[in-house]
Amino acid sequence: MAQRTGNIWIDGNDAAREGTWLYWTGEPLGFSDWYPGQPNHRDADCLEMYRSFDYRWDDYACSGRRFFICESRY
Ligand SMILES: [Ca+2]
Ligand SMILES: [Ca+2]
Repeated sequence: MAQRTGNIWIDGNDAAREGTWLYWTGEPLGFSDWYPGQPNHRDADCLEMYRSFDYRWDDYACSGRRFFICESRY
């Protein structure tokens, strides 16, 4: 990767039920790419691609400031 950006929010959370990761629509993710040892925070309910984990998944507090990736229809 020529240029690496910071940590990035992607769609996914376990806010409704700890340990059950869903899209914000409520649908199951159907895929995961957790970094070894993650998710590791009960209080962290949002899903990020973490730079130090080579952009694999990390659970993190939703109040954190991150870049984000969205899907749009047009
Ligand atoms: Ca959690
Ligand atoms: Ca974590």
